[in-house]
Amino acid sequence: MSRLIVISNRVSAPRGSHSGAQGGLAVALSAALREHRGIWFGWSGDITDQFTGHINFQREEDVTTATIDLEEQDVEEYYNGYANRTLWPLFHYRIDLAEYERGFAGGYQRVNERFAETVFPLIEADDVVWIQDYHLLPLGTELRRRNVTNRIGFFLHIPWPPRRLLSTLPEADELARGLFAYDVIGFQTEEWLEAFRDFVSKEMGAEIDGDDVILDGRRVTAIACPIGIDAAEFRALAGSTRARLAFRRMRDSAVGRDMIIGVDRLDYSKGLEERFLGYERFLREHPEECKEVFLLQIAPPSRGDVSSYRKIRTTLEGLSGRINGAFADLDWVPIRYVNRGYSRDELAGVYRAARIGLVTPLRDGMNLVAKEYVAAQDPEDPGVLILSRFAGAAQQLSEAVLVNPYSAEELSDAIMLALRMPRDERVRRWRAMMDNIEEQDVLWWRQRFTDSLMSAKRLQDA
Ligand code: ADQ
Repeated sequence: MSRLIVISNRVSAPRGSHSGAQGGLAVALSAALREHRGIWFGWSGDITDQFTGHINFQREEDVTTATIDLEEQDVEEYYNGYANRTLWPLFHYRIDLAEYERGFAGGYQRVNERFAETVFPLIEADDVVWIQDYHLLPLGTELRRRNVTNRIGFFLHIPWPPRRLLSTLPEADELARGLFAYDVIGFQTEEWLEAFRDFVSKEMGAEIDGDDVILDGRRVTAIACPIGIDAAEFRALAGSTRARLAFRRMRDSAVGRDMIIGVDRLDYSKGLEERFLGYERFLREHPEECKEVFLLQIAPPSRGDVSSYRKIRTTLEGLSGRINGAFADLDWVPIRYVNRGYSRDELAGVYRAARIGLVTPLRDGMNLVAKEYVAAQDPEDPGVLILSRFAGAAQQLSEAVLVNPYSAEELSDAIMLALRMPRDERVRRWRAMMDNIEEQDVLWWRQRFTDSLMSAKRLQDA
């Protein structure tokens, strides 16, 4: 494949330490960019008084990052507004939190035009362009308007909502129509892909032709292409010195108790409130066993400019305080609640020290923490993954203990089941999950996507 241009909302240093703020994206893409002497284009995260389109280039390990600054109003309307107060909640089934404001939609469109205007002079004849995620749905259309005829793919990292939910968004048709500017669009699971096909065929009259969907003479290949982790790298991380130190630190502080680990960005879609309530139920229902365990919840704050995120933070502080107040003893606290990020190697050590990985989002495009937890385990004595049925990862990790994250009873039962699970069953389930994680890793993901992009039938090539 020729040169690769990746475009996403934010850009991370190719091998920088991972704060968690950028999610799994940075890790997933940096290797592809290194291989293809790529350019990674996006917003710098900085604010300027007046948008000029000036691009700041940086080069590191064969990867060029190209970033632009945005105006305060851009960030308010496009990022804090349409991306995080309209699309994110709607696409995660939280229509009660979704705000529909024309100003947000206008700002979203404007910033997508600004992205197109600044990136298009960088695109050369044979470049392949790969656009990432819900911030940039209309970018393909904007590039085509500027006569970019290159192959352009789009990958959605979050779920695609069911038809009737999406129909509540005033710009739903326009956004969906915009996706037909791409040659290939990728979704994390068959379920999100199916929801997209359902929307465009039933609401907009698109025609389905195998993997392709056709609307008004434009053809797009729509595939399910689940993102993976770098399994080999993660296993190696779990054996690193820092991981071992973190492992020992956790085991020492656990003083013989079993640790349950949760690692999530502080986000209402991750089901943290429900998780705490499920754990509280476990404590109440199992007074004998409960002091043999503790829950370590790591949740670095994210999107603090959005009020629903400040609210979930306050709620969780209250809830963990209440649970600890009600159950703690002289030498035991049931929940250790930590609001900061850790390096990937420390996290690997912490995962490995945990007897249970508790990953219970209410809705999640994929969820990489589930895969990282499995990859970090000791093959001889692995822990148990408790996973929400509503995470995209549940499609691949069917050997996890699958739960309905809304049900405190199911969560409580699952914790008990995991604590009692005999070693041979833990090993068997772990092996099945690990086979999948190793086979469908991050390399598989990007090869599957870029192969589809290179082989997609294009009307203009006919
Ligand atoms: P996120 O919603 O950010 O990603 P996730 O897939 O779990 O969710 O990725 C989080 C990443 O951040 C993981 O690699 C994790 O290790 C890291 N992380 C989380 N908390 C951390 C902490 N305290 N310290 C350090 N690192 C931390 C979005 C979608 C997901 C989808 C990914 C990738 O919402 O559904 O899986 O993109 O497509």
